[in-house]
Amino acid sequence: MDSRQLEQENAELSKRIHALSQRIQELERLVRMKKIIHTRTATSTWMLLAILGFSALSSAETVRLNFDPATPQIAFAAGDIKAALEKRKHTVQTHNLAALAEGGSSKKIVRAVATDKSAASILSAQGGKPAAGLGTQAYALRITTKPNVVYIMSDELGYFEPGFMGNPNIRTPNLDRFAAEGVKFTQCLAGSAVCAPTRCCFLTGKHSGHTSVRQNGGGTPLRAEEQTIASILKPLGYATGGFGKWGNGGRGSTGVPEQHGFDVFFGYYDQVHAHTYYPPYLIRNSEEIPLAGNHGGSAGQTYSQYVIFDETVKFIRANKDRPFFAYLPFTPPHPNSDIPDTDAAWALYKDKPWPEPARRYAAMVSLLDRQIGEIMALLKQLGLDEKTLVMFSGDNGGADYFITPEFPRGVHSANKDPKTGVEFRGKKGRLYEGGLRLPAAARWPGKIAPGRVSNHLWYFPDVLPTIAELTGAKAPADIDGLSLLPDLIGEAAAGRKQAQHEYLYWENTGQTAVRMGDWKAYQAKPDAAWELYDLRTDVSERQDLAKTRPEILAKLQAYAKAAHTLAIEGTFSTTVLHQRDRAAKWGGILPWTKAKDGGKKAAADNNR
Ligand SMILES: [Ca+2]
Repeated sequence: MDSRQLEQENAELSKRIHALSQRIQELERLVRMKKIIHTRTATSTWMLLAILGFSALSSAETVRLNFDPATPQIAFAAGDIKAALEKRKHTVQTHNLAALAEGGSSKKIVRAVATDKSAASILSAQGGKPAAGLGTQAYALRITTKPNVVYIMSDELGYFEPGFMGNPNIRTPNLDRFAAEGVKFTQCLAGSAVCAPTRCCFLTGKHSGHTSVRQNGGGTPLRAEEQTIASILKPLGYATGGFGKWGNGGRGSTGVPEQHGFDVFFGYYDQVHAHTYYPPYLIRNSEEIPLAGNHGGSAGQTYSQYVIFDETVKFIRANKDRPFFAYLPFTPPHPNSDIPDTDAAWALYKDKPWPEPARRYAAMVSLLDRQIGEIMALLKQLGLDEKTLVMFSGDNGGADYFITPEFPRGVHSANKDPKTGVEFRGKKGRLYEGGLRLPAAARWPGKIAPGRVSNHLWYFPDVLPTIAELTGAKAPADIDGLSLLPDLIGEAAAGRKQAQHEYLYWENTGQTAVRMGDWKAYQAKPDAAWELYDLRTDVSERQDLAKTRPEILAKLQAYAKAAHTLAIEGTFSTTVLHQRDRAAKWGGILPWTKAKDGGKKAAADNNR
């Protein structure tokens, strides 16, 4: 090689190095901004860029690679990058774009990947922006930091009670905006028809034929070894906080939240304790936190939800720089329908022509709505709006509260469509639709398309696998839930099609229900005749088709038989503190020790 040739090559090389360093700088900038990266270079350079890019990530962040194996060197590179990243202790999710090609319209995506425009459109569908000037080929590489997850679970709020579901009485402007900016679900169903069992399905990803907590007394604990959403997130470095009502194990039991993945749980461990908004104390990680001027019952100086909300805000602020999971099973609007007269929400309803408990209940929903607005504003203020998936739902079906002659389904008619008059049969506690249907919505700017209405059929066991898929956490093998991530963020972004349940299953206090698509089978008690409904044409469950469609019923009965196992509950080492918490509802004096009815009323209350 003569010197002239060498000079030319050197010049060429130095140009390439210059271009490469510019690209690296741009890449590093994008990595710092946590944006999508989209680049065209030779494979080796691409790998170099990628690995340099990842060096800007702190260790143990989840990295997601989307690659197109139709371009063999990319598939090869993706494998190498995955290995390199795993050495650096990253969790790596690889998504094979060709896997999408198996179903219908997705084929277009893989073919389209060969052009710059379509690669950009894929990235845009994933919520990312292609980097200007960085390329024209089909290499799609995406770096995601782990998102925050906030799940707000209202106690008792029925399907038609929030404004975004059409309620004419109750004002929920913040929730209405929340739903409009995200997705509203028409078929989100509870894990069970009452408080504690539904929470167990939520926390563990199991249906109520497999859960440990199937009694609603408030005293049944999770077993010590059971995993929850919080415990699977801990190994990924998540801060985990719960605020509100636990219901899956009292103090002194194997079910306490701080032994199930929660760094902190603040509020009520036991349901009976939660039946006063003025308890003498709340609980943080099994320690009592006194509330000034409170003696249980319906009056006092410190309204518990204010304190629970303040602790929630503190938790979010304290963890703004790391991924967090905030589980917010807030207790409003559960009866006793108590809200301070000084609360701004009471002014909205105090003069309405309804019984006072119905006015108080509406005010509690508006209080909750205001607090949800404040949480959304806080996320925005902390710059977390686009890094946080926020989901909202009720916990069990609506309860037909405040029945009057004029309103046979309750003043606020939780289970009656205010527009059409169509009703869901049953209510809280029953496994007809009225006991299971929940108001629900989710919001995540840039990830969840705004203004969507989703008819995807899902229930509480699906939340754990959804969060697992989203974060790269490892879900336990024995769960019953199915991730709804593709429905939430779109199938292209999730890298797969939305799966549907073969069947959904519930059992509660002797009742059994099974759902397969639009078919629903129901049995009121173990020796009762099975009923069968086609919800597509009969959402009110009035026309029993058990005799006309025996073959469908037989299939659902077989599912029910397979789904049920005996409950294996956790245990208490001592129930002293647990009983103390239950007595705190009445200021510390157990009413059955002096009740004239021998404690019947108190016993009934225990099971609410
Ligand atoms: Ca409830």
